[in-house]
Amino acid sequence: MNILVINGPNLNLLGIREPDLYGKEDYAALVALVEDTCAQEGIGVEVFQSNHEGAIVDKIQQALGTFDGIVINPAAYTHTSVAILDALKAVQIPAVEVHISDVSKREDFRQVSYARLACLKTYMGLGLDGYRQGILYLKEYLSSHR
Ligand code: CA2
Repeated sequence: MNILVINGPNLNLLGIREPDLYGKEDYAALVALVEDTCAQEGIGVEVFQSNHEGAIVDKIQQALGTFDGIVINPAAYTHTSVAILDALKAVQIPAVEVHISDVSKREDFRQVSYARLACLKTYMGLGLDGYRQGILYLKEYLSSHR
């Protein structure tokens, strides 16, 4: 089983600012948590981050035939990107949405998620642990839908 973890714009800045919203751990800690979780679970993983919408769309398209599942935190593109939604729908790879903060308790403009329309489940407000939970959920889902 291989999964792709995609992180959108500015998540590479984790730990540098806004610790009240996004925690004190940096992007390297996020990557380590994902890689450790996948190693323990016997899952192959690639972690990808981009600040560019088109690069994220390209990565989702390229996942076809290589990855069995996607964990995605589209960051700000969550609330704006029909292109990312369309790419997730097009490849039909089971996907889980993750947000570090609890977007449901934030500004009105964060209440819309386009990506969610193509995702099996959303984890939010759990900090980096949302990625771990998303990976475990995908593993269960993929194991029972082979
Ligand atoms: O809670 C999340 O994971 C978000 O996807 C994070 C996005 C935000 O636009 C979404 O509404 C919710 C923002 C990521 C920016 O990360 C930063 C990290 C450190 C300093 C500044 C930004």
